[in-house]
Amino acid sequence: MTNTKATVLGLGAMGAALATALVRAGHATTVWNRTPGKADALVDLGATAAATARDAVAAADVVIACLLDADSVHEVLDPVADVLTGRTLVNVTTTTPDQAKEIAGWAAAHGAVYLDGGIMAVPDMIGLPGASVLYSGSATAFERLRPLMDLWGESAYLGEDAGLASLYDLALLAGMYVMFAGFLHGAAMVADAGVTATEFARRSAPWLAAMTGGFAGFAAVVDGGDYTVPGQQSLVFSDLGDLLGASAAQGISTEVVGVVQDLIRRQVDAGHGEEGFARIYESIRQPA
Ligand code: FVH
Repeated sequence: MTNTKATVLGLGAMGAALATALVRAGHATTVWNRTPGKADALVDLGATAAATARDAVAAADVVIACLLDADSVHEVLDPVADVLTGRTLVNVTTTTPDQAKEIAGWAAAHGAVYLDGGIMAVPDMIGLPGASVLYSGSATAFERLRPLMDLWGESAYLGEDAGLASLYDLALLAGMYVMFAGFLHGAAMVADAGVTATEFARRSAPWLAAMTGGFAGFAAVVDGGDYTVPGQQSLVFSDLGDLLGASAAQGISTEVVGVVQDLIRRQVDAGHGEEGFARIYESIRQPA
């Protein structure tokens, strides 16, 4: 697929990065943003700025929405739904799975083909190795538009259920945010010892990267459903009492680590103390 006409709605940091990749690859790209001025750099590169969202949608068969949230998608597209008929909407705005499904239904009701996207990258990564975008919704649209979407990063199709890309996106972000919070907790612990966060980051990054090697083992135990498999670190052994005590002694919050300790304790209290750490998955699946 060369020279596909595409429209990008929303020229925030991410929308501008996506549009830039399309223009640089030679696609006829129309851009629109609510606040004027954000299209200027893209026009210099070769994009066409549309004066209204209606004009922007009418200009291309493929309409990419990269807006703030689900509400802004409706705010922009509801008034121009009639022009969307017969076109393909690729919505890479972050939404919940239910919101993605709702927008998919809305698009279908207006005769548009729908593909939902979850961008696993920051704007600077777009088009570079390491960037990936997860898609769900129309398989036909995914196959047809894949060459265009591959310009942004590795494209992965998850299934016809439009909510799947959002679900994976948010699930992956869960790991990222909890890891970030854990790193910052550690940085707060060592601060009074005169260790800068920068210095701590140098130690943390390789440590955490090495620890991701444990995911496969946890996953095998969870999928096998047997937390007694030998060779695991037990829940009793994983007790975070020392970590919590040291944090309290430093006078810092124990909230981040306390969450993990609560998940461990619930399983220990239920008599599973000698089973593997992966068992906290059961605490998560069955909230207290
Ligand atoms: N930036 C990132 O690292 C992440 C990576 C993962 C995916 N996200 C999601 O991508 C969506 C857009 O993110 P963004 O980084 O471009 O966000 P902003 O720079 O804040 O730009 C927001 C754009 O949305 C427009 N907008 C907001 N509300 C409305 C509205 N009611 N009507 C029309 N447009 C609206 C905003 O326009 P303006 O403020 O310039 O007028 C920007 O174009 C997002 O879902 C991330 O979660 C990015």
